[in-house]
Formats: sequence, C-alpha cells, structure tokens
Amino acid sequence: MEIYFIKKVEIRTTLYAFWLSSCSWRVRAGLHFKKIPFEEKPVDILREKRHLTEEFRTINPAQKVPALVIDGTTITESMAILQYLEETRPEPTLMPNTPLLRTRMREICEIIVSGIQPLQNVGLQSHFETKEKFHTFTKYWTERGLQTLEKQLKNTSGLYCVGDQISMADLCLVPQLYNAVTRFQMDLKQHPTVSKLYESLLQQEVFKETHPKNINKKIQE
Ligand SMILES: N[C@@H](CCC(=O)N[C@@H](CS)C(=O)NCC(=O)O)C(=O)O
Repeated sequence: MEIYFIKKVEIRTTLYAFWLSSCSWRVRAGLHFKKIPFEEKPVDILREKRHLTEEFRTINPAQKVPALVIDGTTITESMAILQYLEETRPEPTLMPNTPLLRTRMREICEIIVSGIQPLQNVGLQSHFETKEKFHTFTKYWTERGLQTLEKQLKNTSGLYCVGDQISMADLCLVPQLYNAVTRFQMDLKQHPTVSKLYESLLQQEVFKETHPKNINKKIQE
C-alpha cells in the first residue's frame, strides 16, 4: 500500500502598513477583530517614503498603504480588503444584520473614507506652498466631515457607530479621529456624539491592541 504524505504549506498573511496611517489601522483592526493571524511589514511613508519605490509599486500600483497578502494573493484598498475578509471569514461579523443598517454603515464609511481621509492624506502636503496652508485646508474639510458625522451618528449610534454592534464604520471612525486629534490638533468637543463615541471606542480591546502607539513600540523592539 502506498502512503502519501501531503505537506501542509502555510500561507502567510502579511499586512504592508505604516503605523500612523489611518487606512492601515482600519485593516489592522479588521484582522485583529476577526482573529486572523498576520505579520505587519512596515512601509515608511513619511521619512523614507518607501511606498514610492519601484519595489513597493509591484505590491500596490497606487503606491499607498495598506496592501494585504492573503490566501496567496495581494489585495489593495482598505475597504476592498475589509469586504474580502468579511466575505471569506464572516464570523465574527463586521456588518449589521439588516439592509438598512448596512446602508447606514456604508454612509458613515463613505463620509470618512471619501470625504475626510483623502483630504488629510500626507501625500497632498507637497502640493501646498506651506505646511500651514495644507493644515488649514485639511482642517476645513475634516470639520465639515465631523459636522456630517455628528448628525448621522446621533441617529444611528448606540454603543458603536451603528447600534450596539461593532462594524466597519467603527474601524473607519477611530483612526480618522485619531488623525484629526493628534496630527491636526482638532477639538472634538463641539461634536458631542462623535467625541463620546471616540472616547468609548478607544477603550475597546480591538482599538487598544491595534493602536498606532502599540504598533510603533512593536516595530522599535
Ligand atoms: N483608498 C485608499 C487610500 C490609501 C491611502 O491614502 N493611504 C495613505 C496612508 S492612510 C498613503 O499611503 N499615503 C501616502 C501617499 O499618498 O503618498 C485605501 O483606503 O486604502
């Protein structure tokens, strides 16, 4: 009798990310929430500008972070990555359980992902005469986004952005607010719902474990 041994090949999951990048934090939190083991490969988008190398262009043609190598393929765009994780690993879910609530979640994601993050992106800065001019521009659009979020979240939030269940909206909200508060010294107090939610979400294990400060410490170790 012939006996065949099938060699188990371990397919690694690798997140190309930058510790301070909000889009990277979205995906890092998604992987953590879904308990998917992964390693993080740092791509310095600030000083060394590793994302602009030819080597990184082969990983992400847009030359931005994040990119995720998973299941033997590479996926870019944080929201596409989160959607893939949700479809391939549905439990625990990052989606509310009715079409309307999922739509509410997507509205919040869009306000952040299309309406705030691209206007905060560090890649824009060199297109402004001074850092101050860039900050004034960014803060204006972030403030507009915060006003929209305040109205929206007043209607949708419970313990989380949509009701009492964590969703992709929370994964988008926390990193963007962290950016607003730390990079642009913005005050969230005029937006009580946003501010309260931000403070309570920061206490959640998923955000503590994936917080940029923790990631930076791990990178330095
Ligand atoms: N839509 C993309 C945006 C990616 C993005 O803008 N990443 C930023 C960091 S949060 C980046 O790599 N910026 C560097 C640059 O644009 O030069 C996504 O959601 O993944």
